[in-house]
Amino acid sequence: MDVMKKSLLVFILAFFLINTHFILAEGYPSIEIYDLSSYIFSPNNDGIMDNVSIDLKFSEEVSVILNIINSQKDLVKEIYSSNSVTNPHSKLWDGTNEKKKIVPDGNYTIEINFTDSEGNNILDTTHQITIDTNPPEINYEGTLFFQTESLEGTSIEFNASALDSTYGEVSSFCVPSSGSLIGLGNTTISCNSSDPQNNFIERNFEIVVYFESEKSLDLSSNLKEKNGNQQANISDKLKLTGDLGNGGIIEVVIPKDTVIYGPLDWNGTIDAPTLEFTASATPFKQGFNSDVSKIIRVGFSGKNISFSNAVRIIIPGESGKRVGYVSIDGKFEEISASCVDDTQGTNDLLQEGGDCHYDNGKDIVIWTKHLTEFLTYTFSPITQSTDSDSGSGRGISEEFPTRSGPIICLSPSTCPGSVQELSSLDDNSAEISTEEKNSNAAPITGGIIGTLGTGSSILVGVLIVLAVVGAVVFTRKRK
Ligand SMILES: [Ca+2]
Ligand SMILES: [Ca+2]
Repeated sequence: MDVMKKSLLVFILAFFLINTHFILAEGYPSIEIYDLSSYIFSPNNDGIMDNVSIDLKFSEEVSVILNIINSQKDLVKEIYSSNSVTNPHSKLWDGTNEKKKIVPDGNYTIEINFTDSEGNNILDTTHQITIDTNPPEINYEGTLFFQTESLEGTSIEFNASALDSTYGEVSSFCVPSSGSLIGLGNTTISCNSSDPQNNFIERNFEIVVYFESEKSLDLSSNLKEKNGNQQANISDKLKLTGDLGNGGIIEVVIPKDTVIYGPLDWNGTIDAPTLEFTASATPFKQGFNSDVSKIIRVGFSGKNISFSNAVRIIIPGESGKRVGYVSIDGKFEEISASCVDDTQGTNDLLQEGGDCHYDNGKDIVIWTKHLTEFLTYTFSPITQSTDSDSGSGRGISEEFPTRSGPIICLSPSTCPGSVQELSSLDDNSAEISTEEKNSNAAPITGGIIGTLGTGSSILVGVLIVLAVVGAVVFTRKRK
């Protein structure tokens, strides 16, 4: 019984082995060599990896069709076919379809369908190939505006990364490179990148380095003596700022390509705007009180600094106020001219040393070709009644002044003898500080006729009575 079982087992095993050998011997064809020149290529006729070669060798003689299939399983192109071949050698695909058009970027499957003489068929779709004719994308990461307080510019940092749809992150190069010193004004950062297919891209980024400082500007290195002046040429826009104290910022913008003129002893310094509390001279208008709002000093104290192009000064929140400046000889001058508009081009047409003002409904904008001390202010008529706000100097009575000293002559009828003196007075000659203005009375302008008072009236009355009594006595004596 055991012998029979063993014999049966050996028989079954032998049968299985024989049949297996038969199957193997009968054999399915296989691919012995499968070489691709690249798994990615770029059919764009730039001479770089414009096609791919597919090198095959089969284990036996087969009939074969070599196709390219797209991701939708559609036939793109038949590359090769043969009824009987073992080694077809390299076959090229140039990226075109049956209509000889280059197919879009993407993934394509190499389909090898081969059958041996016994009819054993194999469909091989193991290899994919990628077409990539797209360059990477460059992304600029960083600010496009850089503030500096140096006339030399500033070193800027940025990152321009390049990402390719096929290769992922690839390297990029920029000129000037990140970390370079960039001068004032606009600069083009030119970046480029390419993927391993040499798909190349160049992208430009425009950056702006601008000068803005709340410190004084030192142009000493730009100074040149010319025609009895000091001159400084600036090629870029410069902005000086000052804190108005209420959150507002005064801006003084000197435009690019401007020549700045100063006297021979000018050291090249232009002071940033500062809010002052004492004016060198204050506005004056006969019959009005002036209420100075802001005193802003900018330029170089005591020096006449002028500009070939118009400088723009913004005094925020001062809309509706008058504006003026203190001239080099210490006189107050109102800037009464309104600017045509708020543009550089128009206001560059201002005459030498000229100025105008522009009210944008919120701020006062001064366009000027000189820098000095600027004031915003209002005028209010001096009222007829006694001002209860003692010490302000407002509301001085025309007829009954409550303060000692000379009175102000308001019209020829009140002080006929002084008309000539009044008209010859300079409206802008009152040189008092705002502190003085506030603590003192209103500006005083001559037309002094003396002091009137109730004591004087009584004295006149007494004199009249005495004269009458004297006349009566004299008459009686004569009688
Ligand atoms: Ca190419
Ligand atoms: Ca690419």
